[in-house]
Amino acid sequence: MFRSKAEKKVLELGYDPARLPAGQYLTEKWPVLHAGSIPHIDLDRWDFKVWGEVDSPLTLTWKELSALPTVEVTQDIHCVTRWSRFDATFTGVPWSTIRELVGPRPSARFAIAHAEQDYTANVPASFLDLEGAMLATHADGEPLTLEHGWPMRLIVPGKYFWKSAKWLRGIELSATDRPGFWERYGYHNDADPFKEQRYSF
Ligand SMILES: Nc1nc2c(c(=O)[nH]1)N[C@H]1C(S)=C(S)[C@@H](COP(=O)(O)O)O[C@H]1N2
Ligand SMILES: [Mo]
Repeated sequence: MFRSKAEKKVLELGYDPARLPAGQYLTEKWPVLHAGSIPHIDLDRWDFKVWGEVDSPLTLTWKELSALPTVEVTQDIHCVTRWSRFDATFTGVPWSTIRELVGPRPSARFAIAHAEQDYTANVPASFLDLEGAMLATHADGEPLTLEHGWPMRLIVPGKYFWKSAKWLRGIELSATDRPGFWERYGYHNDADPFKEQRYSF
């Protein structure tokens, strides 16, 4: 059977090649990727908001957010620029906890992540109900580093990693979909790496 160089590496490292989506290669490092610069963040003025199609809009300070129970989930991440990293462990507040606090209305079909410097990423709200969807504060047991989204980033499991907004400041639940930062440049709305949903054209 024909195997690509990328697949051979996955096998050599002892992983199931089925974990590597088509057109991806495995990296053991964790590349840093974002548009623009790393924001300056003052935790004393930081807050996290959830608004839109919810019964109880929510604003949490860093202290309040940090007091919520957390989960730890290990998952593979896939960047549309073709690197994949296996077994990334994220710790954070599961979306299910936030969901209970805000009470999404039946009309809340889409979620738009809002990050520092107006970065946005849109997903069907159902993506946040997947196991491993969380507001992550830690990666591999350590607080996120600044360049990976400190103090908090979204993790949208199983989708290209641009959906996982770094420096997350809010989630808007919406009745209508609105393309986010990369989606406006033509990136695919649903971003499933196993269907190679990279671009919408
Ligand atoms: N706020 C913000 N979040 C972002 C981005 C960005 O430009 N700004 N880029 C996305 C892209 S394209 C990727 S691949 C991942 C990269 O995360 P990493 O730098 O931790 O690997 O962040 C995503 N989240
Ligand atoms: Mo990316």
